[in-house]
Amino acid sequence: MTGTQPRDAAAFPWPVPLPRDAAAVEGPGFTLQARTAVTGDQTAVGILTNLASARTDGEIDLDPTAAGPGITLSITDAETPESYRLITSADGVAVTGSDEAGLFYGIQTLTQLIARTDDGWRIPAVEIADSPRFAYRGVMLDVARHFFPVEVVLDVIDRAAQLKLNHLHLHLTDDQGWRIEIPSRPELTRLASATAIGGDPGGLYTAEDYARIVAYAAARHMTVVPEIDLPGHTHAVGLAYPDLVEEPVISDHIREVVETYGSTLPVAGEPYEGLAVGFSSLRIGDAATEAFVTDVVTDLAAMTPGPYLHVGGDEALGTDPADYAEFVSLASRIVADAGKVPVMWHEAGAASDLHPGTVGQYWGFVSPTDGMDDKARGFVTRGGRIILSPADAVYLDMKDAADSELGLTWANGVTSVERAYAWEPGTVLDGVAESDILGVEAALWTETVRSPDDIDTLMFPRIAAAAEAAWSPASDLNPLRTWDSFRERVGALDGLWSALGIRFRRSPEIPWRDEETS
Ligand code: TNX
Repeated sequence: MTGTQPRDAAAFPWPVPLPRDAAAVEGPGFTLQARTAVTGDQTAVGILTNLASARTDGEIDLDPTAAGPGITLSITDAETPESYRLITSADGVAVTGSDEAGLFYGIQTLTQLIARTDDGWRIPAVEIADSPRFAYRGVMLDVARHFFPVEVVLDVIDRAAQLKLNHLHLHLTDDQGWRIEIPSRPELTRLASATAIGGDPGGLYTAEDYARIVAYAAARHMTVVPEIDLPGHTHAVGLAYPDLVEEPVISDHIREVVETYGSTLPVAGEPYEGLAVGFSSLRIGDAATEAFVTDVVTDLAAMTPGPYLHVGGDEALGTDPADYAEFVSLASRIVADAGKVPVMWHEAGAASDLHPGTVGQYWGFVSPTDGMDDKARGFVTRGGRIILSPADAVYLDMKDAADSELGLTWANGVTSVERAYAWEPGTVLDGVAESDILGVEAALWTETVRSPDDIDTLMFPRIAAAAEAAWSPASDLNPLRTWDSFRERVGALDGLWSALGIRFRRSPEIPWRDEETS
């Protein structure tokens, strides 16, 4: 097999994200019986049984004791992590993972291939060999601007994992609230978590809540990346520790935001419920600040099994540039001393003493402006890799239509589904090689996002475009890595996403295939 075969591209329901190699083969495919045999890895059998039942509205029951042709799920010791093979024919279905994650992803692909036909539930005859382009495929949820209870986070994990995303970045602190219990600094959540934007209720995750999120993610092959945003975005720290923060810096920009959105100016020591950014800063150079960052990072590192710990570094407009460079270097060393790989937003890449190997997260545009690409390249110069989150493509909080009630527009205006799709990770940053790119992450900031419905509406379908950028081959390596193919493939997910209870927006850019009416 060389590349996914375009045969009958529009009609054939290839999955999202597009597999590395896939071919339709001769034959009628596999017909699912009301009781269909399933054998193999127990965990995988459980996952597929639930998905098949949900997808078919309970009509199909996978059953290890059923007779006849069936589905086998197994793990081999192949070398490529997270990869799988899937072969379907009238005689049966075989999914073979290189590891547990690979088998899990093979199951997601298989679930997408289940289709309702006039003759019942069918899986077309295919041969797929698939593996990811990038090791890091992320989604970020901002739980600071608006807080979301544990159950909502678990739903986000399920939604992201079915698209083969494998990192959940939680933006846990910002001006509006501190959402994660830090055992050595209980004042943070006790005094700085009660409120959110617009007077909405706040909230917090106890250490136990956080452990539950981490475990639920791990069971779906997702690693949690916690972010404590420093040294800006720290107004809430001042509610617990007034001596650790500077007075708010009220720039013209802040006044403008307050006028446009009708909120109030930040006041030291009072909860901030507006959506301006860039007015707060930790007090830099104090031993007390260093002790604070060390305590927070050490506790969070101990609570986090994954390798990464994000310490922010974005939009520190209220911090003196020399202090900023000194601080981000210190913060990156503290994270490394705690045994984790530091991750920081791209601004920190300009600091010369950054800990070597610090990962940079680029949030500039697909065509970089204002030297943001130079800052991102700074991480690579120091042996670090880059996570690409170009704001005008994968910021899920941008409006996807001009008349959308939700979302912002600062990233080059409306981000249509097509714009979210039509970018190529390899060409965003000149001089950054494929091997320097750790991966791609879509981000949902939550200034305008207040409910689980809002999350789904802004996430879907654009999160699928980000997943394809993160997982699938580069656009010049596969004839089906096109917008035309993508929109058809997403349209075919209507039945599955509806069955899974995802309240996706029926964007007019996508030819949805509503099974009830077609
Ligand atoms: C920029 S991009 C931010 C966030 C906002 C977001 C809104 C970046 C690292 N920071 O503070 O929530 O825009 O789209």
